Amino acid sequence: MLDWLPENISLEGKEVDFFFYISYYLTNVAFILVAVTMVAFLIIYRQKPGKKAKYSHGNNTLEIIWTVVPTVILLVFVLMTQASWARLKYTPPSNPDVRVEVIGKQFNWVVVYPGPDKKFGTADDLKLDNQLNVPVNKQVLITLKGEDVIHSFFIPAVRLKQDILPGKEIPFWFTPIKTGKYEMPCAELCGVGHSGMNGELVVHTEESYRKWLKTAWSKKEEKS
Ligand SMILES: [Cu+2]
Repeated sequence: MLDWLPENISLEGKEVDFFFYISYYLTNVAFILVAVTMVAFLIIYRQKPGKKAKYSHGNNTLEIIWTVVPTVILLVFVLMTQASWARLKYTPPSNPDVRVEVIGKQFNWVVVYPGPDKKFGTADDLKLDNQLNVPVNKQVLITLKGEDVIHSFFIPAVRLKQDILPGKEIPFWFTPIKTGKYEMPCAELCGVGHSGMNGELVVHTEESYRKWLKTAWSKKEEKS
């Protein structure tokens, strides 16, 4: 029952999962309580010969309890998730370790790496289709851009999904804590090629990331 989400591989995702499972268990417990009580009452209070209906005028104490308790639980939960979400989604890091741009277009993610000068829009920028290479245990800040229609940049393993809107630059950040390759699909129906719009997040060890940087830019120089 617990393992049906893909494995989380980001620091931020741990927090998302925490809230996900709290709401998952709360709603499950509430559902089971209500369903079991309903079925039990159907059986216990069913019509029997000689049994008369009893008139009830309610019970104020009980009603106050079952209104106040869920309200307090819900309020605490909402305030906690709000505080978390404000940090995870609305406070981009001012000093990330790695910066990348991802441009969504029909039907590709164009990943732009700033190169040794760490600036975008210069000659040493490297563009790769559908391949996001990042080092493990470093904070990655991506600027999302769009060229045509609305896309949705989704990395299930880091628990983040963000719409891409043409004309807007939207920050998206995470800190991978496990190496490996993870899927990076488009989650917004964007045209006939939507189903094939899938990229790959490659989380490197520090060493293999350095190697990748070297080979990627030497290949680039050969070409130019
Ligand atoms: Cu798309």
